[in-house]
Amino acid sequence: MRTYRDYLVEKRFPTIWCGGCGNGIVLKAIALAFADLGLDRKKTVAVSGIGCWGWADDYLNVNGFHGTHGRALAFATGIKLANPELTVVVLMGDGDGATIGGNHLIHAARRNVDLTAVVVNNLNYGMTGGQYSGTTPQGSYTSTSPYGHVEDGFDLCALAAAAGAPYVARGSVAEGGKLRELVRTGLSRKGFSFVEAISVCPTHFGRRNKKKNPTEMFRWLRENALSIEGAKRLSEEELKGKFLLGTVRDRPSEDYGTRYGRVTASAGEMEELS
Ligand SMILES: Cc1ncc(C[n+]2csc(CCOP(=O)(O)OP(=O)(O)O)c2C)c(N)n1
Ligand code: SF4
Repeated sequence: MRTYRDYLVEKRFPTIWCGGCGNGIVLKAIALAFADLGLDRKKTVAVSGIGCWGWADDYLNVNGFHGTHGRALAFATGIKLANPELTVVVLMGDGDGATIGGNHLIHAARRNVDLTAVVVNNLNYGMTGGQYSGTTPQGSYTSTSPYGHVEDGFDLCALAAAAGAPYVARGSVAEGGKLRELVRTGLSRKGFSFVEAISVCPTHFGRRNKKKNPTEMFRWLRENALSIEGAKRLSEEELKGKFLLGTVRDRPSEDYGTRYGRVTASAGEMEELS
């Protein structure tokens, strides 16, 4: 039986990530989910974009494809359609998957290709120096919002669900065990699964937002997390700045590959008749 360590390339450790970064927790949750499902490493592909989290495919002992910033979903779509037997997991940061790559995210969800996207949302562009991204909360400090961020951040799960993703869930690096479950469920659903992992970047976001160290960042994450169920009892004002964790949507919907197979089969029949 495989364990999560079979899915990690431990000879490349320690990782490139800063001490206290949340990426390692998401990496382990994914490796555990792979092991839970006993995925065949030769038939599994991790597709990444660019950014700190974009290094993750280097540490997973499955096939890897390191794409370009914001375009991981486009590469992953091609890989899955060319070889439907593969399990394809797409690893993106919030800058990668939801800001520069936001349009790809909307259309991947709408198209419902059988992929599992894991977006690590650390609320800023980590790799390039902590600039604000499309998920940076209003009022927070980043290298490009030194007086406080003016815009509201995206609710990524609401976006993915509204665009049609059949499985949408949000976890956090403060609850690694739960994150493993969400990734496992996403992988086992057919169609586009979207898992957002709220994470910490102590080096940039934490430092600029007066969290003295990674421990404080994790405490902040825990204190501001609520279950989706629990949040139903609270007012909009009370929900401000909170991370709502759990399953946002789990509703089967016929995936692109199944429909495409049917259309190509009927196109063949039509040609025979003509
Ligand atoms: C097309 C393009 N634009 C910009 C960049 C520069 N760039 C590299 S990583 C990055 C930000 C990464 O942020 P995020 O996706 O949130 O990942 P993190 O580093 O926080 O894990 C940017 C802007 C690039 N490589 N390619
Ligand atoms: S810069 Fe931030 S996201 Fe990147 S490795 Fe360091 S702590 Fe993690």
